[in-house]
Amino acid sequence: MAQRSMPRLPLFSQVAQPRITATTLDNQTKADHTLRIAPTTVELDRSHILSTIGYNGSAPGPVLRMREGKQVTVDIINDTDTPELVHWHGMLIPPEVDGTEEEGSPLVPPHAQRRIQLTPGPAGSRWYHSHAMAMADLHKGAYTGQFGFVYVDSGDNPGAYDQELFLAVRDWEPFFTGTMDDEDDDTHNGLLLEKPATMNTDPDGLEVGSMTYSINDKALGAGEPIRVRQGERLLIHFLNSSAIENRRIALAGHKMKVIAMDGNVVPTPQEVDSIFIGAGERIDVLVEMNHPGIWILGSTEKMIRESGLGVVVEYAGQHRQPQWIDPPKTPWDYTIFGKASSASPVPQQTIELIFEKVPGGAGKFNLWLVNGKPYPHEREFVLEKGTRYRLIMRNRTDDAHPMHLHRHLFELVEINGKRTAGVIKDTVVVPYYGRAIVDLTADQPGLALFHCHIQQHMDYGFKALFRYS
Ligand SMILES: [Cu+2]
Repeated sequence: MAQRSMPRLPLFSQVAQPRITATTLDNQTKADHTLRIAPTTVELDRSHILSTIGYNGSAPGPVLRMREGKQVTVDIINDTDTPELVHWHGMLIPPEVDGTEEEGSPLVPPHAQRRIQLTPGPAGSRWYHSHAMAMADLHKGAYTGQFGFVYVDSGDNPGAYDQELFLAVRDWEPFFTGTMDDEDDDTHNGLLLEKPATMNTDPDGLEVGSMTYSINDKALGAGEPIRVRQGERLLIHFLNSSAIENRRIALAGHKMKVIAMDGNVVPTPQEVDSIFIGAGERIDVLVEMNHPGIWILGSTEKMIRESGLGVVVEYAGQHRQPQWIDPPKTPWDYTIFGKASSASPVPQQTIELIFEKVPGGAGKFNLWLVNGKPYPHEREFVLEKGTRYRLIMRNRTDDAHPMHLHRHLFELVEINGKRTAGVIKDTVVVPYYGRAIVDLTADQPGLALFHCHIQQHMDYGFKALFRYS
């Protein structure tokens, strides 16, 4: 057969592609919020100007303020060449809008847009971020600048503060490495309740490290300082938006009073010298500005702080170099923010979740198992609506994992054998060879993804789908 001559398409078309509208909703009216996903630059400091993907031309994206229970429309415009998903972390919303492919949320195709409707809740510090898989591509998913705060207002904010700050802790310029030291992982000193008697001593695969760090979009010393006056009270919303690491953060010369975790008010607020914040977690603190000077708020690890993870806090009328003071090395303990007994019903059923690592060996990636196998899990985790469950997470790996359950809140019951109650979260760091026990009520029918918030761990098996019967 004679070959027909086909018009050659240019390899890289400069012609604007038509925008597909992947929704049937009325697009004539303006949405309450618009998130445009597109390439952007982030100037960490004058010598580090990074190219990444952000929201509305910045990274982090705008702080979105929503009213609890008041339905909003959000237009998600994807101006990139790959499908994207915007996940609303910590919100109790249906799987169709949760922004997770595994739960069946529709992808936003390349150069297309999608309008979603959601009813924000519960009140508190939530966040939005890409839930795309990245696998071996360190320019995708949570490695990019696709993250931002959503603050859901309840309408009864007592306003007991002078300044409100949203600070996202972040790392940039990820790279693969065969020699990762997890100095931030201060859970090594725990009880090691889940340490196996015999260890797999095969060599580890490649992990992900970072070159540069920031709080929001600026490296330490590069942006404007946080300007304060003596006697002021700061409300700081912290978010660890890292795809890679848990972090410990302190404000030199000051204590911070933890009042909420993952946006939910804790039963027993406590003053601490530093906070430990897992990837995906949020911690709200109040700080009394009672120690005039010029201070650094940042990572307690010198190398990380000096590579950018910090911001200067400057009292009015002070002139000197910013000071850092190492805080006492008190182990982080979620249970001190709880109370003695729970007001919730006693769980009717128990689900065991055993986490293991299969070392990948040189040049490959590790594989992560939940109950003996990587994702997918077909019908292992089936919830019955209205039932209260106890999840027992047994971490048989040499790493601390921030485990997140979508579309649900859980109550901490026990961390490494220490009991607590009343601490409501959506993400919990299960300690190095340790154990975390949480209870939840199955009250959000539909698929719900459970996964480690370290992108590489999630991509290589460390996730499971919870479904309803
Ligand atoms: Cu992990």
